[in-house]
Amino acid sequence: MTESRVWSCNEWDPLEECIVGVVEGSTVPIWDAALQATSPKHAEWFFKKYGGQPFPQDMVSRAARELDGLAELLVRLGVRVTRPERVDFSKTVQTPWWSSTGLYAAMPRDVILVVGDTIIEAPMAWRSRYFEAYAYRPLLQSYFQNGAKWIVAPKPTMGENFYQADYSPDRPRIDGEKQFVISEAEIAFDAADFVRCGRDIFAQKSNVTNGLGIEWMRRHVGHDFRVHEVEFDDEHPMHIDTTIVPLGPGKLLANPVWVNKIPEQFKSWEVRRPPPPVSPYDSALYFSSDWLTINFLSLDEKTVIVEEREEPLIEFLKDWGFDTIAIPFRNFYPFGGSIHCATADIRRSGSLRSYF
Ligand code: ABU
Repeated sequence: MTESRVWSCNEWDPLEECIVGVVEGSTVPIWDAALQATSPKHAEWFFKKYGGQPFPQDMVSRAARELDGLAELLVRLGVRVTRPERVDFSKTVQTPWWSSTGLYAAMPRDVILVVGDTIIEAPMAWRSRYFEAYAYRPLLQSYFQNGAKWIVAPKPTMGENFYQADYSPDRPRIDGEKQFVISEAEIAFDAADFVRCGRDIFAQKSNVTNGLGIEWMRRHVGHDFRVHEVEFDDEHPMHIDTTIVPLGPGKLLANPVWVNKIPEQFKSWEVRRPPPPVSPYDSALYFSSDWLTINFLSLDEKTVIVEEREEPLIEFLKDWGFDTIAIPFRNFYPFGGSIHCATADIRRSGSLRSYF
């Protein structure tokens, strides 16, 4: 055994190694209640037309060029980059409860969370993502063999009882209480519903993460970490990384629409609101909100990699004292994420600290 390469406690310490996803093999998920809960209404036609089939080849090629460009940039900047397997996700899988085609290995941030020296493999909540982690297994196996800890959260069956039969995206609250398409019947979470700030980890319940999932995380990260459940005003939440984006000790970017109340813990931090996205209501955003604009990657607490068309955001970040590296990434957006989603931290230097 050698010393583990896996170590990351926050979103901003100097990045030394990360996984960059691959988009080849991506398959459009079959339209169901879980997808409907978070997809923009304008995207329904896309899933109904292509569900179960590979994403159109021209979309894949354009997005793959941008992803490869990101991977090459990171390598040039001295970051070690690993990539998952290219898997054909159009194959149908069968469990005792259901059958489904898959999705992709394009968004490692959704599947893998590194907390300290431990890799946490998320159980996920969509049937199309049930086996997604296997695309990362050769990498995880090698990190394990090099000394990392690796834990896999229990997977829900994703049977009928797991989803709320009476959930409607048009009624996201009942008596003021947020409703979600997944139930509390079994543990579920996507890794991207957690954001790390040293000893403090913030998590939201969403249409892919339930209370049991957050509790599972709380019990497994150990006494060095505190998991705080936070709630925002996104009525169809899925993934926290376009809602709050911690950029460094004491600096928080907060979504101007969904974060009306800053969580108590951040009260002493400088909180700023980004400008609106340059292409709001983009009909090619099939899985996500327009706020992919702030789904960018910190190389360290001064430098961020952002999408090149987001000029108002770039100016805003420069005014705040950040160095920005702008890259083309717009063709990746239709797959549901930007530069943060397309990567997962494996190693950032720095030690475990409390920032609150
Ligand atoms: N996976 C990030 C998407 C979050 C959003 O729709 O804003």
